[in-house]
Amino acid sequence: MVGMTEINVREFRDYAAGLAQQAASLILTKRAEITATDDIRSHSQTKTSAVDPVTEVDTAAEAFIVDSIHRDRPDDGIIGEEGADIPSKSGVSWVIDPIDGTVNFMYGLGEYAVSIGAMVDGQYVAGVVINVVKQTLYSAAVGHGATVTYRDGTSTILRCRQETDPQLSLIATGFGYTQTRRSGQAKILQEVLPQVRDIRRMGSAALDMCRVAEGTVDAYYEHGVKIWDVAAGIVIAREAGAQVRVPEVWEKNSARGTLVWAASAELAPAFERLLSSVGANGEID
Ligand code: LIP
Repeated sequence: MVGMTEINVREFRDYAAGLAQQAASLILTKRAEITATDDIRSHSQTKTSAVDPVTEVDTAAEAFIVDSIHRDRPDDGIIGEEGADIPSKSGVSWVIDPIDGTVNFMYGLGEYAVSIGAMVDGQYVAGVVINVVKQTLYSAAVGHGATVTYRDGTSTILRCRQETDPQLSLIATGFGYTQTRRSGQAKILQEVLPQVRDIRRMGSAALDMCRVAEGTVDAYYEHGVKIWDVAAGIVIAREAGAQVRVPEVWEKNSARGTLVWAASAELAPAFERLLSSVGANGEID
């Protein structure tokens, strides 16, 4: 198996960045082609519920990324939201969400992303998330920091905000696709909301993790996100100074409603206490 000392995690980051940018262009082109004559919703199907969509653009974007990795790095593993499931021979695996924020994509809300994470022997080592509409590229490699690069080519080092008080913190969250889970999430939200500055629900876990990294929110939590939603965002948030909690063992198709959260190191202790106090630490059905 590959050892961390034998690999250049920055190469993984930069390789993923190139793929993500190409996939973002493909997504915009295909969306424009469809919506020129049709409603994007007639080019979609549903997965776990009537409100959990997948469009042919999600599928095409994942196929592009998978085919590219298979061509360039044939011994690497690939896990993708839309079905890619290739075991790794090299110890390196790529974790892909071709469109994170699919509902936003369908409705034309400009908050959806391509997320590509790299894992080595089960460790998250590099990640790239691109906001497809804004062309804002978030990237990180373990031990090498996190940056954001804007459409105009300028870049900034990412650092979390350093708020320490949950009462003054802006919190991002999200909700699942089944009525049972949404009901449980609403009960937790009812307890969290009075104890924080405010809540934002923007529809993409990948971008929410990047918002923690850039300080446009102070923390993010959600039950039931999948590894492909946040594999890249975990590295980006951690390299920007955040503490991130994810399941120790994460079965790729698990339907379990386990908790994921990210917060600046300064806020993390109080935020973890807040989540625990409202019963959010456990799983939600
Ligand atoms: C989405 C997540 C989001 C969550 C949505 C959905 P998808 O991923 O990024 O945080 O609240 O329910 O799971 O389905 O758009 O790839």
